[in-house]
Amino acid sequence: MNGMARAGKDLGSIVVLGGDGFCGWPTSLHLSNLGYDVVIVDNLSRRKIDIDLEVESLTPIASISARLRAWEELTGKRIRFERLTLGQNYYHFKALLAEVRPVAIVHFAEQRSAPYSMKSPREKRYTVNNNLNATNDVLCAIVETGIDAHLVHLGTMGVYGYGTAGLDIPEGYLQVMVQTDLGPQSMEILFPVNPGSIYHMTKTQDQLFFMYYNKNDGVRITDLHQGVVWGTQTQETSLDERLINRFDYDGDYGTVLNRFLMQAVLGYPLTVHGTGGQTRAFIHIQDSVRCIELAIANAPKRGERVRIFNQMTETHRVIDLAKMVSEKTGTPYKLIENPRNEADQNELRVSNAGSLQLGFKPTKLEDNLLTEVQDIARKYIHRCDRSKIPCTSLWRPREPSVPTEAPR
Ligand code: USQ
Repeated sequence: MNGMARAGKDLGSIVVLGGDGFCGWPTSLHLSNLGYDVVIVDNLSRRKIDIDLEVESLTPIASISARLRAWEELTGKRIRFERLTLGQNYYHFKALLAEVRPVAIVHFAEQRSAPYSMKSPREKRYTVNNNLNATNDVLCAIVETGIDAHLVHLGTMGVYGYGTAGLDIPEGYLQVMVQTDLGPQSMEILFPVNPGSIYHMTKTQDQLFFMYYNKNDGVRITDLHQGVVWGTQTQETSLDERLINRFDYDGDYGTVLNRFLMQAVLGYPLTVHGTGGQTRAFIHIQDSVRCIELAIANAPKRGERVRIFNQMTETHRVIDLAKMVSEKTGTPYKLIENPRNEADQNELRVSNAGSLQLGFKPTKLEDNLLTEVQDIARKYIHRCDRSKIPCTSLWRPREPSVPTEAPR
């Protein structure tokens, strides 16, 4: 197959938490292809949320067992699947870790949509309970089993917030000068957090769990602050239709560039929130799995503080992406009232020196990759439900309109 499998080399086991999701599935296949013994832990909650929202991935994703059968049939590699809910089935999870003794655990098992987390108190509470309990249970089980697994967590660039910082956002830590009894002293602190949604807030809290378990128990941790992921397929998921990755286009789970590319296929005016002046960090899904591979291969040493990488390749303004897709396809864009509570515009400069030093070669927004996303969208566009495109989740109730005086 088209891959880099290092046949015969025993790289050990890796547990991928949330290995059925948009980032987790391609990562699981990539790591399996590299020669790791992969175990997926997932409760299939992402599929259940689709049912609740009455929406489906644009691409027809196979059941988890059909996915795993196809992978084994094509490559001869077996991926084990354990169905359990992190944050709830602690003893099941702990027993699994004690049995498998993974060299690394990749943690994607969190509710990852900002709009979903803001829908109503139910989704806010679910996101907080699910994400924080999952992270704490993973850390607790690593300590209790005494395994020395490296925890690689998928965090978000959104922990830094989207104001204009006026500096290159460093990788997690900020050097500051503070006035002490002994005079001015330099200190390194976690970059001040500024979450823009309940979902982003859970990821800022994850950082404190990591800091604590690292300090108290010496857990080795890499936290990847990832930008908005675009694209859908990777080398491995394109091998067979049964391995195809999710493509979320709906107002809750669809992310901005994939939505624009798919809306252009439909001829649906591209949905730019507000002025479109929001600048965000982006990364292609293929690059995301490659960065995770590098983070695993370069684990922190015991005693090293939490390692933080900004997992992104470039920054773009939403309006510039809309204009680019519009020019490429002829579909117009439309400025719509922003459902979110976010700055109208911001500047964003980000350092990603850490992964570059490890040998990461970023893929920039390339025409052929944009076309590839559109080809997939075109192939499955008949599965789209147009009524699910608008973003209906509001960060704050709309101001009631001022009542006009009744005519006398
Ligand atoms: N936006 C539009 N039109 C749309 C959809 C989004 O203008 O149709 C705007 C949003 O208002 C926002 C920006 O595009 O300003 C990005 O929104 P998004 O939905 O693409 O991404 P976001 O909600 O920030 O979350 C996504 C992932 C999340 C990840 C995050 C990285 O769902 O898991 O953590 O990207 S980051 O944005 O860097 O925090």
